[in-house]
Amino acid sequence: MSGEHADRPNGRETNANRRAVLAKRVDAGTADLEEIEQLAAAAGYEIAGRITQTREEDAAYLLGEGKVEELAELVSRTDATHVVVDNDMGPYQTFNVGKKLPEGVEVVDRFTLILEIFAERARTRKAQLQVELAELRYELPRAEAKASLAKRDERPGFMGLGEYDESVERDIKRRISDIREELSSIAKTERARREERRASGFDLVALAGYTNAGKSTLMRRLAAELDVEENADRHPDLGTTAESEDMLFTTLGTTTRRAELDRRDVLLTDTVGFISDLPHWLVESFESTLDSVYRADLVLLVVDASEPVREMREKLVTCHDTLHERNRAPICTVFNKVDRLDEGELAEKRSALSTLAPNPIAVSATEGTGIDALRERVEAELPDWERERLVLPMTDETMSVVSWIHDHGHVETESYAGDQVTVEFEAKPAIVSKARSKAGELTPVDA
Ligand SMILES: Nc1nc2c(ncn2[C@@H]2O[C@H](COP(=O)(O)OP(=O)(O)OP(=O)(O)O)[C@@H](O)[C@H]2O)c(=O)[nH]1
Ligand SMILES: [Mg+2]
Repeated sequence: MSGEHADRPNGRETNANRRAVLAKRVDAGTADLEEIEQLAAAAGYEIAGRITQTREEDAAYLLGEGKVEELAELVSRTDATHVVVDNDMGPYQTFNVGKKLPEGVEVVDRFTLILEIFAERARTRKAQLQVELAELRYELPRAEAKASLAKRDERPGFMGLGEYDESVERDIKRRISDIREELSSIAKTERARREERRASGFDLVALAGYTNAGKSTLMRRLAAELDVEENADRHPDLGTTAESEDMLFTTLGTTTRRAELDRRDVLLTDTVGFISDLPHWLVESFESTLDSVYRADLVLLVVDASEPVREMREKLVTCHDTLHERNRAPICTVFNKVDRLDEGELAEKRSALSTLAPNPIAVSATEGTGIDALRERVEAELPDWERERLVLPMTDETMSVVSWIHDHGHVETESYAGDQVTVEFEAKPAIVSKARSKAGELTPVDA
């Protein structure tokens, strides 16, 4: 199974005729439509109109009933084909709102929208399975609700669903369990590959952060030129390009490349961005993709520092929440896009966010500023290497052990005297102990 890679969406033409009215409800304050607008654009919708409301949730319609009528009127006037709602909607609310709208107009909530984007970009088997799992988990409670209502009312056609029985629910559950099984076997393969890379002396650094923070751009900046041919067999996901675009969720899968650092051999992994207000089942469906972050040796948490402090704070909180439970690696915050702000603004943001983002490294991935400092920081934050001095007897195997040490650690001195080689080097503790046992296995020629 080859690794996933970022792909430019190519199915967007097919969505060209989708026109959406955006709707959002908030309990207090004013509703901010910026992110849902970006999501709708990323999913290929043209924006036909906007409606917001500040009030408590209406149990039947989400928005107030009067507001829904206003919405229906706006939809007809603008000839919209969809209503995109930036709230979590229950199945009944979706149904009720849909009934008020002109015939054929579909209601899409925030999660469905994100799933549409993911579905369109899923290129690998793993990504496709994850999307399908998320879709089914979205459907399951809806199917259960319909099944129990149909049973109670003895109306199989309830909610205009046509023929319906409990077998739909059973099929969903069976498919979910099949997908989980396949995904977990893919995850196992990936875990084995990660361990193999660690065992060959690589430190694993993951780029994490809110969607559109600049992770993929930074990845390209840090990545060394790579001989793809040479690595194609051993590391199937090395060498694929990490694309950048000013769009949410440009990257869906994971891409791993070698980073160019002085002393340590680092593999850098770029992956899907985080976003706020995702239900746990959606995050869980993408769990094995996020494993590359959770199981890294160091996480670089990339933040778009050109945004206002309030947004940076909200996005940092989302990122820490997503990382919180499963991540074990140290986190180093990277303030990206600093080409868009002056020294004063940067200093203000540093101090305003010092609790959530202690001691951040400021960089511009596009301009290349701060990149050397970031490289140094990465080396400083990676778990310490051990220092060792081994004296090896000269045998037929000795030079291959020496070159193994060169490949897996950082050799400081190497000296030859008589029938002995002395190697002083630094490496991960596991590598040092392996080197010791390799040295112990060397039998001097005259022994
Ligand atoms: N001005 C400026 N723009 C940047 C910088 N880094 C990235 N960008 C832009 O920000 C946008 C998003 O960059 P990406 O690298 O795609 O971001 P990402 O975090 O990988 O985003 P997703 O994969 O969509 O989650 C692109 O338009 C980049 O050109 C930077 O240092 N300065
Ligand atoms: Mg990306």
